[in-house]
Amino acid sequence: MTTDTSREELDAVVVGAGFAGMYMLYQLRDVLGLSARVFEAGDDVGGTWYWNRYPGARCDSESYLYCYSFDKDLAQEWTWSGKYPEQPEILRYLSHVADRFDLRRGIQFETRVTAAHFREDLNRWEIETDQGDRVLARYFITGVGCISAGQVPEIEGLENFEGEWHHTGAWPHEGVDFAGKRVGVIGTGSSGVQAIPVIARQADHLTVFQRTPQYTVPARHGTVTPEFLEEVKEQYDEIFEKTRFSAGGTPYGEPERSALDVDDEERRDIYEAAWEEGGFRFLLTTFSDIRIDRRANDTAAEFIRSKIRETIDDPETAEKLLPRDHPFGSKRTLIDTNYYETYNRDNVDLVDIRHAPIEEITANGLRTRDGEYDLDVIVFATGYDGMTGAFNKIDIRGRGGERLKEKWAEGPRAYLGLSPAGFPNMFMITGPGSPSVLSNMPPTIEQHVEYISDFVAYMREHDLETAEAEAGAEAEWVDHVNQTASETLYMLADSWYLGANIPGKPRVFMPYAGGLDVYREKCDEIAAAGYEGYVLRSRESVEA
Ligand code: N01
Repeated sequence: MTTDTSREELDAVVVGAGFAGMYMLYQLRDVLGLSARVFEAGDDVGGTWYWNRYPGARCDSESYLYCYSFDKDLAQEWTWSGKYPEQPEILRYLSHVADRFDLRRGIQFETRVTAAHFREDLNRWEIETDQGDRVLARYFITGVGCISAGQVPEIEGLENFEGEWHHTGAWPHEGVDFAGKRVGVIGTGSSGVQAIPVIARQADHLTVFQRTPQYTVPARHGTVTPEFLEEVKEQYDEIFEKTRFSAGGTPYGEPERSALDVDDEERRDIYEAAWEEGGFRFLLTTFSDIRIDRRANDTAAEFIRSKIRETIDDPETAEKLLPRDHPFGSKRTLIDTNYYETYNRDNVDLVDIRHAPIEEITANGLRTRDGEYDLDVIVFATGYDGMTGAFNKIDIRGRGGERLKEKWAEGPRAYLGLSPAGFPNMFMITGPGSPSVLSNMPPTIEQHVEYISDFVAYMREHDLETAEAEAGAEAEWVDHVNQTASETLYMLADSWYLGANIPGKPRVFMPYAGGLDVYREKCDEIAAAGYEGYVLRSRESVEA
C-alpha cells in the first residue's frame, strides 16, 4: 500500500452484498446517514445465492423465516411460492430488497477487496480493490459469508480432464446441460444431496463418489397455500419476536422431553411425526437432548438408519449409505428431496471413496484405488474453507501491521466473534465465534448488523474515534466458545465447523454453540454497560 493520503474518505466500507452487506448498507446510509460503500465481487446482489446456482439449490430454512424482519412492509408485501425458497426466488427477493431501498447505488459491483490495512497514523482503514480503488474508511465491516470460499480438493490430474467440471459454489449462470452425459458428483454434504437427485433425472448416468455417509432428513418440500401465507403475515410480529429470542433463529420452540424418558413406541411415534413433517424440525423439535447426549442421539441416528434401509432397494447400497462414524447433527444436518430414492434408479451408482480413495483425475474421468470411471462432467460438491477462508483471501492488517491470517493461525479469535483485538473499528457480520451458521441466517445477521449500527451511533454520540476489543475480553470469549462447543456432540465429527475438511487447518470449533438467544442477551448486556470489553478512544486521547 502507498502512503499517499489524498484519497476518497468514507465513513464505512462493507465487503459483500449478500443478506449481511445489504442490510448493513441500509443501516449505515439510510438510518445513520453515513457515507458507506459496499464492494461486491459479483455483478449483482445476492452473495451466496448469487454464486450457488447448482441444480436443486434451495434454502433449508422455511421461506417465511428466511427473510428480513426489519421492515414490516417488506415482510407483508413479499410472497413466497414454496415451503422452502428456491435459489432463483431468493435472488429475486434480494433483488427486490435492493430496488425497494435503492441499495445498488451504494454498491460497487465486480470489485473484490484485496487489502484492508489499519492506518494508525490516521485511525482509518485503507482499503484496496482489484479494480484499483483506494479508499479510507473509519469502519471496516465484513459481510463476506461463512461458506463462500469454495474448496476444490487437490486431486492429481484435474488439469488433464477433457470434460467440464464445476464447483457447486461457482456454478455457471447459463446452467450446465447434463442430457446424455456421464456425470460424477464428488461430495454428499448439503450441496451434494440437493444436486444429486436433480442431476440423476437429467443425466444419462450419474456416479456419486461418497467419502462419508451422512444423515439426511426429507424436506417435504411443496407449495405454500395463500391461507398459510396469510396466517403467517398476520402473526409476523409474534413469529419474528420468537425467532429473535430462540437458540436457532426459528419460532418452533424448544422441546423439553428427553429421548430417554419415553418408551420405544412413543419415541418412534415422535420421530415418525417429525420425519413426516420434514426439515430441521426433526433435529430441533423432537427431544431436548439429541444434540448433547450420545445415548439420546443414538436413538435418532438409528431411526434414520432404519429409514435408509427401508428406502433403498439394494441392501449393499443401503449399507454404504448408513452413517455410523459421527452422531446425528454433529455435522450440519442435511435436508433432501428424494435423495435416498435416487439410489434406486438404474442410472445411478454409488462409489465408496473412503475405502478406495480417488487417486487421479484422468483425461476421460477419474480413477479410484479400485476402478476407473469414464465421465463427461465432474461436479465438485466438496464444500468450503468455512468461516475463515473468505477472510484469508483478503490481506487484512491491524495495529502494528499484524496480519489477521497470522493472528488466526491457530484458529480464529475475536471478541463476540465480531471484533478481533488489535483491529480497531473492524466488525465481522457473522464472524467466527458468533452463532452464525448454527442459526437460521437472516435473524443472526440482523442481530449483528443492528449491534454494529447501534455501536457506531454510540461512538458518534460520544465522539469516539476508535473502538477496539480488549485482548483479555477476546481471550475470555474464545475460551467460552470452546467450552460451549466441548459440551456438545459437535466435537465428535470431522466437520467443516471444525475445519476438518481442509488439510492443515487447525481443529477448532468455529461457530458459537450457545444459541442466538443467549448470545443476543450477552451482546445487549455489553452494549448497556457502555460496550464493556472494548477500549474506546476519543479523538483527543488518540491524538495525545
Ligand atoms: O459442503 P460440505 P456443502 N474428497 O462440506 C466431501 C451450507 N449449505 O457445500 O464428509 C472426497 O458440507 C465431503 O466429505 P466428508 C450448509 O451450511 C446450505 O455440501 O468431508 N470428498 C462432503 O461429503 C453446509 O453445511 C444449503 O468426508 C470430499 C462434501 O464433499 C455448507 O453450506 C445448501 C473431499 C462436502 O460437504 C457446506 O455444504 C448447500 C475430498 N477431498 C450448502 N473434500 C442449504 O441451506 C470434501 N469432500 C440448502
